[in-house]
Amino acid sequence: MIVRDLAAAKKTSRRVLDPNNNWESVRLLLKDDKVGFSFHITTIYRGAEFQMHYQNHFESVYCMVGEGEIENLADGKNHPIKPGTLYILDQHDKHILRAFSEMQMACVFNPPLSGKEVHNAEGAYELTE
Ligand code: 9YT
Repeated sequence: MIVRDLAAAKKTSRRVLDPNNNWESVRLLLKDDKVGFSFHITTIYRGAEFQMHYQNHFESVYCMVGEGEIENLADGKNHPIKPGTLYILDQHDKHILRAFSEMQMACVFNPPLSGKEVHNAEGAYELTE
């Protein structure tokens, strides 16, 4: 069994800051835990608007706090995000995320992240060995 604490993890290298200053993420569960997915608590900063395209991963995102929207670039549709909303990028969907207030999200990645990933020019994370 693995037991971890968010406040404690925040004080370690598990807390990763986006170089573009849109988000930060505390990566509580990672590839080296060997359970097949990673689990992160991500803060999206108020006013952030940025494009992502997880070509190498599936991601589930559950909103716990805050308001925003996600635009699916395949069809141009905007979906509101509020506490209780879950979106799943099951098609490696290219999308834009907008945060109208600071949002707190619980995020799951498959395959799991190694821990240090930040977005490449495509808005994807590279796969690691
Ligand atoms: C919602 C989303 O994908 N935000 C970017 C950060 C990502 N959740 C991560 O690396 O934890």
